Amino acid sequence: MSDAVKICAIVPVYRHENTSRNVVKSLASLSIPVILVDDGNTPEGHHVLFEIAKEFANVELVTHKCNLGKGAAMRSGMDAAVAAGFTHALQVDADGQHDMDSIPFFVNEAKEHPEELICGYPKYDESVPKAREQGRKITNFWVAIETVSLKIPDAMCGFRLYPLATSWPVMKRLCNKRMGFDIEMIVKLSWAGVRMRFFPVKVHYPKDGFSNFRMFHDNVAISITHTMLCIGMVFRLPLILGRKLRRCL
Ligand SMILES: Nc1nc2c(ncn2[C@@H]2O[C@H](COP(=O)(O)OP(=O)(O)OP(=O)(O)O)[C@@H](O)[C@H]2O)c(=O)[nH]1
Ligand SMILES: [Mg+2]
Repeated sequence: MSDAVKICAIVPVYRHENTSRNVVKSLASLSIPVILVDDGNTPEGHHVLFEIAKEFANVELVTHKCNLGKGAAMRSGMDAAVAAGFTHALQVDADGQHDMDSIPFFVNEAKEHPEELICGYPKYDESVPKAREQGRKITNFWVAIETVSLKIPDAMCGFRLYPLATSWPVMKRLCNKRMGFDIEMIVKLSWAGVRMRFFPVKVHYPKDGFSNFRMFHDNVAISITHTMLCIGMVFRLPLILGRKLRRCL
């Protein structure tokens, strides 16, 4: 097990300031430093996040003046994590949908396998909106084609522990600043040859919960992302197949 692993959490926040406190509280109770990214929230929202950063130790608040998107928020968060000398960053959504009890297991996996991406895949309960579940299945089908592999059971889960040495160079070159970010990131990490481990994470959609996901806009953006990634795959096919062959030998 590696002791050189230094883990922080990155929590991108847009219109989820009210659920952020419990997320930060759970992370603080595990002594995990937090980078909270205010992605252009209202002045009231910013004030809530500012107070959270004051209340808990080891919370850094990174602020975007206007809303730039989840991908841009994760990029700013990773930039801050690298600058602060962390080796790994746990991405957690601010809406409190992810089961925080999974964190110690993910942290342990990162310590055991510091070069690998430790990735959640969602175990939904009955609260999941059916349209979101279907959308994920379509995305996962395309991701199998884009990576020429069946090894990625879910490409949209926002609960991941990134090894920064390999993830930051990929992140800096991403095109997607908004919701296609999780998909583009995992496909490009796969193209870069980063190994991945997947574990279930319970996901619950509370009745009064709020989603930023815009059914039409975000699905169109995700379709454009898949088109780009399919074209990218065609150009990389010899490289991808060559790597697969070497791993088999
Ligand atoms: N959608 C969205 N999320 C953002 C943005 N900036 C930061 N975030 C954060 O990114 C995370 C994911 O956003 P959600 O609205 O929960 O989207 P989602 O989890 O893909 O969708 P659901 O499954 O419906 O919850 C949350 O922590 C948001 O607060 C943004 O511009 N758009
Ligand atoms: Mg969510």
